[in-house]
Amino acid sequence: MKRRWPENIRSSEITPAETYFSRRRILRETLFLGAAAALAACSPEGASPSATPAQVPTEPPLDAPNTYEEITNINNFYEFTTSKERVAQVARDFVTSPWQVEVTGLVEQPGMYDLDALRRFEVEERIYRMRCVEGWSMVIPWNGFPLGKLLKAVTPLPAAKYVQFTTLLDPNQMPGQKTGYFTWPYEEGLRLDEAMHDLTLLVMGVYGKDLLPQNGAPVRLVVPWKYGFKSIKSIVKIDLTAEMPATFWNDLAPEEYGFYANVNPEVPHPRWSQATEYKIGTSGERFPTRFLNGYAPEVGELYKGMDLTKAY
Ligand SMILES: Nc1nc2c(c(=O)[nH]1)N[C@H]1C(S)=C(S)[C@@H](COP(=O)(O)O)O[C@H]1N2
Ligand SMILES: [Mo]
Repeated sequence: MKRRWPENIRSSEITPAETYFSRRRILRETLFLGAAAALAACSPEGASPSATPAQVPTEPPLDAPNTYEEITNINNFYEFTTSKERVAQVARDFVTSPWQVEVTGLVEQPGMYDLDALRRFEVEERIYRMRCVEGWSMVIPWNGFPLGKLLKAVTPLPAAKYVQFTTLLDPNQMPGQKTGYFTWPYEEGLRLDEAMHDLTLLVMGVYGKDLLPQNGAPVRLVVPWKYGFKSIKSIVKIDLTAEMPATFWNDLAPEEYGFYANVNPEVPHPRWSQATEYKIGTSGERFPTRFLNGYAPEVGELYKGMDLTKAY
């Protein structure tokens, strides 16, 4: 699919799909992200991958958990609205019970899992960084369990190589799905070994509370070393496949969003650098983005021998 945004939009206006919508909306959201977005737009280094170390404060604030307030009020969930600050409001009455997740495809024991069935897996708290492809980040204490436990329970067949995830399709509840621009439902995918990795979670809560609709209630994926868009929300289907599955953002703009979407400061988005990020809740400075979002010791192994500039 061809690029559809006007060439004259500056790379510093970093919210990808909003560029399809009104210019006013872009400005409003840029402002909402605060000083960082504005700084990025103005600083000469903002769009280049080579921000000098002197400008870039290191570590501590990067790892402090964001507040519940921040996590539940700044969201990307295009099924409801493309406005980060409005998702919570628009999604408020989203009905998440009863809910079933179908686990199907190349498995020995396909099945339907309701929330009680999912809660039977041992739920842990994991505090993970989340890095949005747009250039902002948060640190979030999730409650969930490794997806691999569910996958083991259904026994993947030898032919299974990938896992596809699908969000609920319900335009009556999700007004964003009435906009024809996107291909609904939202879909995502992982290689089976990525899906089986212990860091990959199915998540049902934040800060010990059940997920709210804006965060992907009642159950979502969290893959902390990949850009946030891989962490698909409000999942109704998990399908094990032999072929690499289609994914929402890759369908829309394949030259900008690959299947892997591993966080990588050295692989710029075609329209902006990924070398630094603005952490929500800090005063606007940009921090260096880390390879695999800081999880290289755990997951680097998965990409041995791959050219991550091509498998982006
Ligand atoms: N179904 C669905 N899942 C989604 C999205 C979406 O629009 N729809 N947005 C993604 C993006 S771009 C990000 S950054 C994260 C944001 O998660 P959060 O709002 O819980 O922080 O959700 C991801 N999962
Ligand atoms: Mo994102």
